Amino acid sequence: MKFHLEAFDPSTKARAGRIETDHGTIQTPIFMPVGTAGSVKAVHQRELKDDVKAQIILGNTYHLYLRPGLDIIQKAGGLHGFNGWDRPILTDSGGYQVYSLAGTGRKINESGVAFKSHIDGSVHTFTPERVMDIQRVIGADIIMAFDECTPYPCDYGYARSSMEMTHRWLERCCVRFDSTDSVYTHRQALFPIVQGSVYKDLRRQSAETIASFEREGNAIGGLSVGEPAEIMYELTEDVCDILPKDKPRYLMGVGTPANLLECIALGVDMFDCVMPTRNARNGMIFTTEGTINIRNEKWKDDLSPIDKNLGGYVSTFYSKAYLRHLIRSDEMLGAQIASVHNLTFYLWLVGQAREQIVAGNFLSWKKGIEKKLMQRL
Ligand code: PRF
Repeated sequence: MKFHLEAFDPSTKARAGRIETDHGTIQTPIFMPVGTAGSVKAVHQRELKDDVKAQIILGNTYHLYLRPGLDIIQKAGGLHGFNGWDRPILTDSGGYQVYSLAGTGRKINESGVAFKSHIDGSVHTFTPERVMDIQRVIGADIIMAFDECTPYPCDYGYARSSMEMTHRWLERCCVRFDSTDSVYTHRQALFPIVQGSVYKDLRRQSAETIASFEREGNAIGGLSVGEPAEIMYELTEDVCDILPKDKPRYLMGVGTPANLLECIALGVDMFDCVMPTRNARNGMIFTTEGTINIRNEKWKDDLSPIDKNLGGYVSTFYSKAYLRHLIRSDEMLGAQIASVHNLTFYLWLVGQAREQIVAGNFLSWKKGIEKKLMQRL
């Protein structure tokens, strides 16, 4: 994997770059649609490429390991062979899924995490080594270190010892990763994850430790877990200032369109979030004019396109009234149209941000569009 920086915005810390992987190039800043179980929910690969213009998608170690399991994925030639996506893939390590399983009897200790499958209750153990081995078999281009994502709020003592354990787990991840080869013909990169909850000193310490491992890219975890957005921005800025400039920075699980713009301005290059797809299924539609609850009476007879300013097929072809009808009727097509549309919007947004950074006009463009994005129509 190689990262090239192409432009810096003169008024913010935003940058435009490109990540080269063996499955192709990713132009940054980028948003990565989430495909937890190897599929971006309700969206075909052809739509992901042609309409959404996704450059990289996410998969989840936890979900893919439990189902369909590693044998079938390996037999298919990895996740790329299994789902047919021939562009870059990133897999999350399970650190966040395990956090989400809190209250279901999961046990975290120095060696790793024992948890119960959400599918059949069977007991499994993830260790840093095991998670590296699993991600080797899944075969994503970028794989994530095994971490503990602390909840919010989290007391200082727990945040510190958890962060220190995440650092020790990272050391183990690196040893395993560096002593094993790719299962397939393409190369893989390992990204470590900064933790430290909402404590500035811990965050800084974590960023310095993570940077010292000198991996090909770095991630910021443990944010957007319920803390106020202002705190998330402050900590993201602090951490970005410490992480190396010449490597991609990935802010995990973020966020709203406004969050993306704010964090691009702080120097973040990569994002993922279930918001565009999950909210689509509930009728929340992001447009260039503002956010819509398509279920509202207001859209009942609005036959205008979902978003005429967005080039994509579904956004201009289908009307708001028709989408409202589909979503209210629980028609599967409603979820499909809404998901493709919202993802098209997210990819359009980061694409515009990139163009504006290259043109040196990011800040004034951001100020203009932000006002619109915040509006609830
Ligand atoms: N760790 C991992 N994945 C994540 C997170 C994290 O902290 C987050 C936090 N927003 C989202 N996804 N491994």
